[in-house]
Amino acid sequence: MNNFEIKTVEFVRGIVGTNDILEDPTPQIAFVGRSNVGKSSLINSLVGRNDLARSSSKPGKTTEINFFLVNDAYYFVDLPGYGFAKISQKQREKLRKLIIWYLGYGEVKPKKVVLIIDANVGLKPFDLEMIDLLKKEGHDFLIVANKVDKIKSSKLEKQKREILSQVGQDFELVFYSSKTGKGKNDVLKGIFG
Ligand SMILES: Nc1nc2c(ncn2[C@@H]2O[C@H](COP(=O)(O)OP(=O)(O)OP(=O)(O)O)[C@@H](O)[C@H]2O)c(=O)[nH]1
Ligand SMILES: [Mg+2]
Repeated sequence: MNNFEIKTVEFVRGIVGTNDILEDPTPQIAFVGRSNVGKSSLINSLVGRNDLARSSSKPGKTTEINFFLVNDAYYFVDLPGYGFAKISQKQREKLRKLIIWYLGYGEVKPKKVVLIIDANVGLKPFDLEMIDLLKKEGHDFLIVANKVDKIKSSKLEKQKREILSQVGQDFELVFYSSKTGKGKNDVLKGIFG
């Protein structure tokens, strides 16, 4: 969808397990990735609202699967982050189970999954595990390398090559900054085609 314009957006609910919202046929766009890569910030920047999905410099901010209704037509689904060492083992395991439940047990099938990584950091082992899961479950996904404002332009091409060498040259990869909004159209094109 070109010129995708967000007209309305509202928080609907956060879930931690089976919920009747999953039976709603409204297509879901899911945002997944390691903790602190900027999933919630990315949703906020796409919809032009700073405070919609709560973000924090402290990892582990999002602890539920949050559903936002966009233009009465799509759910943007903000997932908790995985793989951050500085939250407790128990909390980490709980979040991991929740993410795998959402993506892995076929109760829902998001129309598109947006896998977010930190542009500066690249793909970590947890991301590669996530990619395996997404492939195994047959999810349609793209990778958004966020925080591109923090990467030196001299490093950008190298990082792009490095990531593509790990996932395949034809893979859909978009560099983005939730902070500046640079790359927003590419992200929207990646999501809505
Ligand atoms: N410089 C820069 N900082 C960003 C960008 N996107 C997010 N951040 C910062 O990164 C931190 C984490 O952002 P969140 O949106 O809470 O990250 P998250 O992935 O939702 O984190 P969890 O909910 O803990 O999994 C915050 O301090 C944001 O301000 C970006 O594009 N550029
Ligand atoms: Mg979050």
